Amino acid sequence: MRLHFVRLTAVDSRARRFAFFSAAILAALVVNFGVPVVAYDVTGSIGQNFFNGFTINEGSSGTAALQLNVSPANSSGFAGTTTHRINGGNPLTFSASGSTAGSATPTTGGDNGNGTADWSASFQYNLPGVYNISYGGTVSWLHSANGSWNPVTSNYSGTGFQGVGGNVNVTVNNVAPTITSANLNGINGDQSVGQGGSVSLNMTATDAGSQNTNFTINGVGAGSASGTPGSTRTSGNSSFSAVGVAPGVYAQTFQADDGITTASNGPVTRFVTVTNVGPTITSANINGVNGNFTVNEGVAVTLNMTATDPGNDIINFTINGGVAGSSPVQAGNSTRTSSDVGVGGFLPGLYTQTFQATDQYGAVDGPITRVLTVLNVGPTITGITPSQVIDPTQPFNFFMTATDPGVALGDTLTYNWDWDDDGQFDDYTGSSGTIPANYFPNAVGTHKVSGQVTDSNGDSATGSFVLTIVPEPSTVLMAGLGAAGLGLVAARRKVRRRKEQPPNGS
Ligand SMILES: [Ca+2]
Ligand SMILES: [Ca+2]
Ligand SMILES: [Ca+2]
Ligand SMILES: [Ca+2]
Repeated sequence: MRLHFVRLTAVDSRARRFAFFSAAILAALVVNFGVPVVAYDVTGSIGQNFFNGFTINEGSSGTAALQLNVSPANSSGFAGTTTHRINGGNPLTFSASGSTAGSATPTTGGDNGNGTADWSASFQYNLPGVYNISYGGTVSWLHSANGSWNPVTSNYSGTGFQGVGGNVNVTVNNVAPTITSANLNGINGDQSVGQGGSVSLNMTATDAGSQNTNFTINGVGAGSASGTPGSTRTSGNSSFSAVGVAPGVYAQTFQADDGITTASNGPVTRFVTVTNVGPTITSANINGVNGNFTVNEGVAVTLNMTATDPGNDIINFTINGGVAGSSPVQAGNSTRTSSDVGVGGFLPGLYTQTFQATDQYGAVDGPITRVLTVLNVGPTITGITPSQVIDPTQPFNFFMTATDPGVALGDTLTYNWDWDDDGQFDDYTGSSGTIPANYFPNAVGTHKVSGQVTDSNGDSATGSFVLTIVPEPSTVLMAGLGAAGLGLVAARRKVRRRKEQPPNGS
């Protein structure tokens, strides 16, 4: 410390003895970061650059503190206890432009009686930059001797005034934001979700400064939020969709910045585990109808099906236990279609058709079933012996043909005949046969012969033909026929004798 001599105004002869004081003022501005105290004399360069290059972080508060000390240059004239008073009512001003805390008016320095007084003012800067802090004012002091020292007067004083001042640039550094949560479905941790589900994503961060906090989730902006220094800011909402996503683990990244730098602990990564969800059969079709179906005997049908899956999975289709194609990888929740499977025809009955879908991870839906009802179709006569005139003395061959869709599937048709037209098809069985000669009694006239064809389900069709028997030839005709005619008659008689035998039932 340098000493400076200040001329004081002497108030009497005794005081003149101490016309000169050696007055020294120690000035110090300290900040609450352990900055060394810098001292200045009360005169001369006091207040100039009382410290340099001070740096703090944004959001941090500090205290500008000034201490002034004064003592007489020569205290020998002051006997006994001496008081040294500073700044009798003269305020100092502090200025801290841009500060968001504290006041430009410092705590008034107190006179503690020993020549020391302190002022302080707090400050805080919430944005990076360079700020000036200054103080200034006039300091006064008074030294008083112990009244018991001098029998003549009890108060020898020395006084003085001195302007003081100083300023400093404070450099405020940015502080990176800190990510305080990275949330999946509101939970600050990893999550699991099934295919087709979704997970909400958001995050919080703090920043020591007052800049906006910008959020980025999975590389996409998720909003910006302001806040007071040190407060928690919350991002907008984003989401992870598991539609069309294969089972697996998916990293989610969360980052924040303050426009200057990214978060000190960013990016933060969370993981979504996507689990498989099985397919869902959406239709099981017979001839395009999603339900039970009815067809006639022998008619083939086409089976196919559709299914969805929340994943983009390959779907394998199975119809009636057989492979019915696979869908390729495609968008989640889209409808996949099997290949067509043709079946039938069938004999009459109820036939259960089964449909099943399996995704590439083995999850199954089904089997679900459809009932195919097959109705019988009766026989259709396609040919029968034509009606005609016959010679009753001769065996007569007849036939009937018929179709039925069941025949190709193993069904058999039964043909029964009613030769005697009594309504009972009990005279012959077979698709063709021979009516014996002389079968018809009272033969002249017409004789209806009917055939009935029946399938194994009991449906039948009936057809008939008429045989006409005309009177025997006249004697005139017989005479004209000569020997040949006699032979014919003989033959007819021979037949008539056989007519008395039972008809051929084979
Ligand atoms: Ca910051
Ligand atoms: Ca799946
Ligand atoms: Ca049939
Ligand atoms: Ca009959």
